[in-house]
Amino acid sequence: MYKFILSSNKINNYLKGHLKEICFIGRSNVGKSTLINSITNQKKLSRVSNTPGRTRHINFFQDEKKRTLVDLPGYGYSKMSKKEKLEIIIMIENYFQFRKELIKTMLLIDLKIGPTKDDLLMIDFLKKQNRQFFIILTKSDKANQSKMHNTILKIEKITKNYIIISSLKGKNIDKLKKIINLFFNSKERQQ
Ligand SMILES: Nc1nc2c(ncn2[C@@H]2O[C@H](COP(=O)(O)OP(=O)(O)OP(=O)(O)O)[C@@H](O)[C@H]2O)c(=O)[nH]1
Ligand SMILES: [Mg+2]
Repeated sequence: MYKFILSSNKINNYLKGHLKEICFIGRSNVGKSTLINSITNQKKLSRVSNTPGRTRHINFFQDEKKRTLVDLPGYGYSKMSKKEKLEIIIMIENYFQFRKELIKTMLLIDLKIGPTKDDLLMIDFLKKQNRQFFIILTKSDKANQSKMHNTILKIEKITKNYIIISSLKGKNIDKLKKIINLFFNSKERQQ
């Protein structure tokens, strides 16, 4: 059972006292909060919204074993003010630069939209930071075959570490849970 522990936008207030955390990052509206609810089987754990830009803080969730899931604010939301966008970018950058507890980054990309310019910038940034990432292609229930094929081709050029999911239909959610468990159980630390 996971619990919501803390929401913060200040690096010195982030959750402490645990060893390993896995974060979820991606475009605003890509389905990060919905996915956290799916993999924990807790529909109301993280707030989901039809309005993009819902998550503006870094939210920490933890189970009894102190396994920690981190819901990061989404990027690329065009209707946000410049100031807000910049604040979010800085928050995300600082998180990846300094977060020692982070063992793996789950990068969500919408199958229907494909990797956006911002997604590609994010991938470059993660590589530069030496952060290991795993790509989650979301909303498979919404994408048609040709769009899906296109996105997959682009992703395969970047990495073979990806999975296709639908939180709505439950597609590959059990498989993803196992993958996340493996990441938590692996001895290897990122940095
Ligand atoms: N069709 C479909 N819709 C989904 C799926 N996953 C999420 N959604 C919908 O997409 C919208 C955004 O979902 P969120 O989980 O709030 O997205 P987010 O990435 O957390 O967005 P921000 O907090 O703004 O960064 C909501 O209306 C969800 O119901 C899915 O697998 N299929
Ligand atoms: Mg969210």
